[in-house]
Amino acid sequence: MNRSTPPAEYELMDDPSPKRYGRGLFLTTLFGGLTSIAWGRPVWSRLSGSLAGIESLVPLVPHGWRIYSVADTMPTFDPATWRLAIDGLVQQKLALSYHELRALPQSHQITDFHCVTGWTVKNVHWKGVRLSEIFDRARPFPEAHALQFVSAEQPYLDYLTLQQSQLKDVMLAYEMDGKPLTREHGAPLRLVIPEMYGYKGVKWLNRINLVPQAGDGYWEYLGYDRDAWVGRSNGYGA
Ligand SMILES: Nc1nc2c(c(=O)[nH]1)N[C@H]1C(S)=C(S)[C@@H](COP(=O)(O)O)O[C@H]1N2
Ligand SMILES: [Mo]
Repeated sequence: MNRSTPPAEYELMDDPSPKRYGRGLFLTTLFGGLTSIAWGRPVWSRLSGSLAGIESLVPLVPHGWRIYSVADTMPTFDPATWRLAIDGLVQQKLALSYHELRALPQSHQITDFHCVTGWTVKNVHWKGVRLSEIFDRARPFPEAHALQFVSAEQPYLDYLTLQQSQLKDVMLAYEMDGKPLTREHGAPLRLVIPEMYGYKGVKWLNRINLVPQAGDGYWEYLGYDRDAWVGRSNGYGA
């Protein structure tokens, strides 16, 4: 797979569930997409499953945000039962309540947010906790070289390498612009990594697994880069 191929060149599935489609099928459908050129049917007419394709279907909300989700309903947040699980290759597994999460040392930042489809929100004010606060308590084993971020919205997930997760403005954010995260923005917790496109920022985050190495996240199964550096990954210009 040539990972520098722009996303628009990929054949994309109507139901792009990573749980149901492996690499083999992905390549098969890519080939199917190429043969459709021979039949005279343009590939771009079948891009309904792409991030660019859903752009026109999602509502516009103030401040330039588009609300994205992949399941039929958005998860609901109950502060009484919600937990953030820290699991996998850690010496101390954790299940933090919302109250415990809010009691951890807080950080603030103002950073820009970029979706790979081309929209940007400038100067988003985030409040939350740094992963270092979590690491101090969970104590990852030396074999843990990556983090898997799992959403309550199945099957959305994504990964960062341990090194990427230690960029100084990576945050587990529970407030946006002075207010607790709203349901549509991922309440109560989302990952923020301003250096990368928005698809890395898992909303409705409720589990972080420490794992030996990074894998493909939800959109990466469809050909987007794992390393979603803004302006430098294969999403550029999409
Ligand atoms: N669980 C979940 N997280 C997600 C997504 C999603 O569909 N589901 N979409 C991602 C993408 S592509 C972007 S650009 C941002 C959009 O954030 P917003 O919906 O708060 O605007 O969320 C990211 N996190
Ligand atoms: Mo996005």
